[in-house]
Amino acid sequence: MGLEKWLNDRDVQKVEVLKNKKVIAVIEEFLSLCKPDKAVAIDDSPEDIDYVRQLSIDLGEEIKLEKEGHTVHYDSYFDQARDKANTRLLVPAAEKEKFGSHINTKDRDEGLEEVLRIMDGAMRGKIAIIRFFCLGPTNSRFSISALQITDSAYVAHSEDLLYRKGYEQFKRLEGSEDFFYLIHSAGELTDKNVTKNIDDRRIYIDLEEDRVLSVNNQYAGNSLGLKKLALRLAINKAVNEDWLTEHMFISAVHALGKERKTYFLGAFPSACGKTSTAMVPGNSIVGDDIAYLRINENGEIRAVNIESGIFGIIKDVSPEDDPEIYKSLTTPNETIFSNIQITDGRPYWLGMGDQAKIPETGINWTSSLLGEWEAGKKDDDGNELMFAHPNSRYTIRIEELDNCDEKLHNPDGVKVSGILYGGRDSDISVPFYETFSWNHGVVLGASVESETTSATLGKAGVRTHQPMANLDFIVVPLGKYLEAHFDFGRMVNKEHRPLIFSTNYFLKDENGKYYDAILDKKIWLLWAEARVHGEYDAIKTPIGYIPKYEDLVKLFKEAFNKDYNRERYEAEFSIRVQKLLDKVDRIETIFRSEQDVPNEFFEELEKQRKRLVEAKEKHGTDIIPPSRME
Ligand code: OXD
Ligand code: MN
Repeated sequence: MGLEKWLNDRDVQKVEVLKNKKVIAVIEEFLSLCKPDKAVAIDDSPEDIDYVRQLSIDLGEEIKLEKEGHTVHYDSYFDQARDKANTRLLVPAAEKEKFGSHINTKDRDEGLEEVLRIMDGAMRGKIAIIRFFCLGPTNSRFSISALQITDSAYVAHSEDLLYRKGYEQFKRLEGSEDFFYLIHSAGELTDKNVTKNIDDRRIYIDLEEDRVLSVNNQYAGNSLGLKKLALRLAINKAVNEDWLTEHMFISAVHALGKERKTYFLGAFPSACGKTSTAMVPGNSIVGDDIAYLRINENGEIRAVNIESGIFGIIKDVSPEDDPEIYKSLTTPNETIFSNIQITDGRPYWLGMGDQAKIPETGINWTSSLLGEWEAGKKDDDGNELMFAHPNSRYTIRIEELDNCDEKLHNPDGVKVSGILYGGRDSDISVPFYETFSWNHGVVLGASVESETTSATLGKAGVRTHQPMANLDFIVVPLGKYLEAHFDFGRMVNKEHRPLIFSTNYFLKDENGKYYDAILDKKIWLLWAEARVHGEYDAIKTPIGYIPKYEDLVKLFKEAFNKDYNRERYEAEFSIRVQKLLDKVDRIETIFRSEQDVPNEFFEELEKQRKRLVEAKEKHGTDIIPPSRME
């Protein structure tokens, strides 16, 4: 058959130069199956990248906006978030039990048969785009090469903003089969350019072949192979080797009034403040979503951002709360907005600041189903629709940001000195604390609970267990995943072991009001940065070390010129012992039902329980304010 059936001579050449049999076999297999009208192979040249950018506009997948470089893309009304139900790990039926209850599995033979059937002819009438990427800095021992084939120019264009070009990297593979491959088709489209057969949406992860097959979807969390789909493949690879793949930002906290900066990682479930923590004003950002972690010859943890862009939630990006991103989104540069309202070429999103200026008409995320937008439209159940979806996004390159960190492309990553874990928790945990040890930190991470948000389909506001904020993507048994974390900690040189902190930005008072303003997280980060350098004393509580009141007063004053009152401190930093004990019970029940959870985990959890019980007895109360523990 041969590549020339779909590619012109020049593009055949581009593929053949790679001298990679597996690349050719994958391309031939999936083009034969998906049956596009033609295909294009894209290399790293500016002409090829321009072609993809323009194709997306020509096909109507993106629409140009008023500002130079700005475009908008719409996903189907039914495809506005990650589709957990139809995202499945393909495993032999006999092994299903071993993967535990959190992984949505499907028998591999059945699943392949099904998805290949759905993909048969899915690219009819379309152009297949073949792209080569590098997950991580090029020429780095961290990085993984990835081949993407998609019939969506929006997907191929987004990936250009979000990932490093990898055609030259594929040449350096010298024929090796060690790469991921991601096949995507948006499937048949309606006249509004959105997926028609939404019920046949499938995202199947095949660890055996290091590949993901995704069909009948467009939302980037489902369609962009390099994002959450390759994340799953990398978690499997890392756990079976000796490194970690985490759902974490990487950011440098800059000490106030000093030259010093210190790198932190942070894991938060989707829509829980991860990007905004990475973007705190005054700090610099390496990445906001996915990190690969390895230990170097000095026993330090080093981390790279496998991405080079941000696919961020746009809701609540305002000049006050997210100044860096707001500035980037209102400046001419290459930016893809998705699922927001557009009126006269201008973008409008939820929480952008001045709500009064939102026009009543335009086009938006509902238009593919309901036509032109008019404020007051209702869904089938009679609920009023919002003018922009709460999970609307922006896609930008990190280099467009003024606060881009200079180490973004460093092949050896950055030294990790602190790790944060956080979730959306309205009533249990204090805003910030430091754990006692690496193992205590692993238990903290494994115990993250979070109230659901709009980043996945389904009901928002339900408390769910989100170990390491990575649960949606963990494709190995939980016990094995935790063991990898304990092992990793043992490999780190003691003097380079990062401190591990808990954050909770969502604690509410008895009237349901958040204790903290959005940017208050800067204070917790400054405290953590100083702790890494041994600078503050802290109060020892049953759950870890909390900041002292007078240090926070000073930090609020120096950073924001704001007062921080004692009453608020006493309330928000009170240890809610009974609720914490109930949580320990919940977590224990979950992990007891998993196979092969390391003993260290239960030992550490037991120590936590004991400290809480003793504190309760000692203080004779369920809620212990910090002044009682000083
Ligand atoms: C994301 C997510 O888009 O986690 O980063 O949903
Ligand atoms: Mn994410």
